[in-house]
Amino acid sequence: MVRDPRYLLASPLRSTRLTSQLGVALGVAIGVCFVTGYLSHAIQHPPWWFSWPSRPVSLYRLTQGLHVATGLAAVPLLAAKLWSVYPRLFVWPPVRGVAHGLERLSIAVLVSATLFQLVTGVLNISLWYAPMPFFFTAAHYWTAWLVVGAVLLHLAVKLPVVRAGLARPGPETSHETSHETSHETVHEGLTRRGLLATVGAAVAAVTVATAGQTVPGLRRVSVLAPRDPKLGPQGLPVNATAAAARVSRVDGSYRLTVVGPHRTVELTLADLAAMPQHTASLPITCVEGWSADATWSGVRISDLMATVGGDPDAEVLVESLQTGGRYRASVLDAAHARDPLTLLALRLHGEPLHLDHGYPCRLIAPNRPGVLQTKWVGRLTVGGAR
Ligand SMILES: Nc1nc2c(c(=O)[nH]1)N[C@H]1C(S)=C(S)[C@@H](COP(=O)(O)O)O[C@H]1N2
Ligand SMILES: [Mo]
Repeated sequence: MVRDPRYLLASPLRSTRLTSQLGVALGVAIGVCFVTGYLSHAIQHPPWWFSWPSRPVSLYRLTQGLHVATGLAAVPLLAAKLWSVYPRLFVWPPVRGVAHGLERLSIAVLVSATLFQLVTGVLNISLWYAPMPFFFTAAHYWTAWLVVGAVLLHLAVKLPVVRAGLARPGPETSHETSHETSHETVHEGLTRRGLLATVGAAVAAVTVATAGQTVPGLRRVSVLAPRDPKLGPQGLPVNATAAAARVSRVDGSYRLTVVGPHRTVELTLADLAAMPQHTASLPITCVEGWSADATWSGVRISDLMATVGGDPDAEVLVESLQTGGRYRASVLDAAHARDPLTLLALRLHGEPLHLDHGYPCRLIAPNRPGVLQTKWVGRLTVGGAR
């Protein structure tokens, strides 16, 4: 009879080398995911030392695409890494002293915080908020710090083990018969390299199956992508519809209010149409990982700032006709406000905006998250110079 449960779980594939290699890959994925996630947070809630440029126009598309892609790639990597170590959960005694106890506690924090990030991230990109009885953005942001702290601690504790694991030559290239490698040389099933290749294939499959929501060439093969970037009114997805935002179609009484430091003007749709019209090809890049190219036409924000004699280097508060909701307003920093590509768009692909895309007018600015591209604009407030 087998007494030690480790025998039930034993696989000759498990080794320090395998765990170290999976750990390096997972560490890189989590690192890129954290940096790009922090960037997205800082763009939306800029600390005093942070400023985000308006060019290149698609930089945020790249960073946020990487955030979602590395988060998704971490799912198979984490599964494989947990598989490679989980028999240790049953090692007896569970705690061999204070230091060992603290180390196990830090691993419990690491695993649960990482699982929380991956699960909430996948729920968020699937637009499935029901299982999350908390505000996703805040929870996902603060838990990210927990993950990073626990990863750094884990790395500091395990560095000697990882070093040794990576230094040892692989069984396929050496005749050395250490305890762990000898198992692999006699094992006839999957080899360590075979397992790594399988995990790599799983990462590639997850990436190809989802990245089409932001990489146009992969659109047709991305069967698991939550969004098809070409599906929606005027060939563009919609996150919040006018009905969801409780905005109805405006009539002839619509006025765009532009508030300057010294005067305020009210512009009708005819006034807006009479101003110089400009066209820009700019993507909508949702924080949820989908993005889509579109051609927008309308009036430059800088021209609207000039109508009230505002400072050309001022910030602009953009407010929606939508009366409630977190995303009813956004602030254009000076770099985005004065960029000639930043438009109050009246048209999309040459037609008037669909109501769900923000009719009568919406903000569209280069290199900016979708949540800040305010729809159904009713008021611009030109602030002081920065
Ligand atoms: N007023 C308002 N504008 C908004 C939103 C909103 O909820 N209210 N959602 C934003 C989000 S999250 C995105 S991704 C883009 C999507 O634009 P689209 O629906 O035209 O594709 O609009 C943004 N503008
Ligand atoms: Mo979004």
